[in-house]
Amino acid sequence: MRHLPPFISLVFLATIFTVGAASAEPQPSPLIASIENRKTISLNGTWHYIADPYDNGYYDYRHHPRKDGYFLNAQPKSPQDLIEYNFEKSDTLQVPGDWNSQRKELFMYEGTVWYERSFLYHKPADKRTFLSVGAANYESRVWVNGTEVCAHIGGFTSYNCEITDAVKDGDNFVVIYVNDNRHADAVPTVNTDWWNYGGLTRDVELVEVPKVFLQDYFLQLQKGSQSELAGWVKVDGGSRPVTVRIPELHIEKQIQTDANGYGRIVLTAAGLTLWSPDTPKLYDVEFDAGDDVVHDQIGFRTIEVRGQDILLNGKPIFLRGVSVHEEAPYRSGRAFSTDDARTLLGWVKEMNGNYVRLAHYPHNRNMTRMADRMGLLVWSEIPVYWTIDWSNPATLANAKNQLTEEITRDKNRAAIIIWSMGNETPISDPRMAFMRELVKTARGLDPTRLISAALETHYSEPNVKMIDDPLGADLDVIGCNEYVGWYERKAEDADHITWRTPYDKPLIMTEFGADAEFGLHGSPDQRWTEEFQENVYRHQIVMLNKIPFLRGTTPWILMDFRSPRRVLPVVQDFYNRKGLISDRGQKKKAFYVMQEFYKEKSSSH
Ligand code: GCB
Repeated sequence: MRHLPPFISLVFLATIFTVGAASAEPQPSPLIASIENRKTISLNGTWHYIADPYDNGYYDYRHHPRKDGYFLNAQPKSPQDLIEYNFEKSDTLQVPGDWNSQRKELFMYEGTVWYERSFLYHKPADKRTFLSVGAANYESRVWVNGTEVCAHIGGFTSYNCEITDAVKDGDNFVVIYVNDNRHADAVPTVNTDWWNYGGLTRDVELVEVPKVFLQDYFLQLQKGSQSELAGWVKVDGGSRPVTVRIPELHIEKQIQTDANGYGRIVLTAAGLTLWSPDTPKLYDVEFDAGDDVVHDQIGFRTIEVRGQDILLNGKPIFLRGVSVHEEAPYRSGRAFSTDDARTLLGWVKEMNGNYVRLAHYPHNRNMTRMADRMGLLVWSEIPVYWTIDWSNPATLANAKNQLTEEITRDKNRAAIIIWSMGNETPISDPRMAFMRELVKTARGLDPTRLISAALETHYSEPNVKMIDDPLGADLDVIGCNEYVGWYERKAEDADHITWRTPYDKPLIMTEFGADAEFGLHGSPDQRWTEEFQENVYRHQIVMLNKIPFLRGTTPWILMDFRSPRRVLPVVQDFYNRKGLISDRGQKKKAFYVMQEFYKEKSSSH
């Protein structure tokens, strides 16, 4: 069956809280589509915070829900009252924003931070109110006026909680607990090569909707067709018809919804301009559910695989990309704004790119919206990275839930062509079972896009690299990472390496690269210099040009990014320096090598 309704996995969430719940956890409500296109009340800005390394506040909440718990934002009522905290007199953090890059004392901090802010609210009698959190890394719990409204796990996906009953007309306060401790059974697990930025890293806002409202919709070209649009709408709080309008295409169709609020959309769109990097055409689409009308800007394109080719709108394409972390250009810290997105994706365009790998987790919505507008194809990934606890059902449930939340938020973005199930996951039977479940989940939620993962490889002969990871059989596109010239062998050796695979599928070289400190110069065999990095890239290109089934490249990485693993003083200083651009926006020599390579690729395709 095509275009299945969203798979909202509340059951999973209930099982994944590792903190030991005595009572049922209040779960997030089903994700409301396109919050950015609705009327919202921003709660961004200055929040008070209490860093709580011993988790006292949480302990009190769990075991002694006393009248003075942090979540109550209590104030002494008499001079005798014992209340050992005070949000109002505590320091502040900006939201959105990670805590590590805002305060020196929190730079290396991992643990709990309690956020608090007050807000004035004119509560409408005929509406429902939701609180939306763009991302909170890693576990979070939300209280409004002392009532717990929801809890969430996963640091890179959005959630929203209904607060209609908890919010009042007049003064209100919200307290959010955020804990970014790493756990062996979490997703990602304890070891990653990026900074574990904690906090409310994306927008926090209130969304008002009518009692019966359009909660979600999916609209893309039917797989295999360039004129048939297919998808569904989902109404929450009741059932009612939804009219879908695309004025530019003279489309208007009323969709009936069933008792659960679902309605299937099938539309014929004559004279459609297909979305592509050269023509990133977006149509204004109106979903009219009576007193709830939502506008979106949606592009329509097809993506498929034929043998070793990737076809965009029916034509073979070479993906001229680069990997990107959600690291803020110029200022360090987690990126979140449209300006960050414009800068990062602008550099990809400048490199003659048409594609980007958003590594290693779902990025903020501004990135995928901007990619839609700028015409950049996207690989979107979940943080199933390295040594996941493969045999643990709660870990699988957690990964599935993050994948579901990622697809739920971004399924209408034409830019996204690939869902990646993970990165460099070593082969084993439990891993295969785990990854296959994820592939099944992604295909069930979204039958229109391609599925991939960044795999590991090995030498089957001294100069032959082999990609035979059994997971390849389950993927549409093979991705793989290799570091010839940096972690293995010499840059020049790449000239003699050939690639083989039993799979008759397209390959994207999802990583290759070398570290260089911007401005450090020397000979091509002096590590850390721009010349060393440039030399690695030149020899990589010799090798890449000889791989007959190569259909895309995303070198590692667009910009230097913070990582606690990178401790070499002077050169690294806690930065992975494999950026083609420094964290201050300076382009290294290798940037221009890629720019030239992509110029040639774009003229030969
Ligand atoms: C990799 C990982 C990436 C690292 C990179 C490196 O293979 O996928 O997350 O940052 O290598 O620089 O070592």
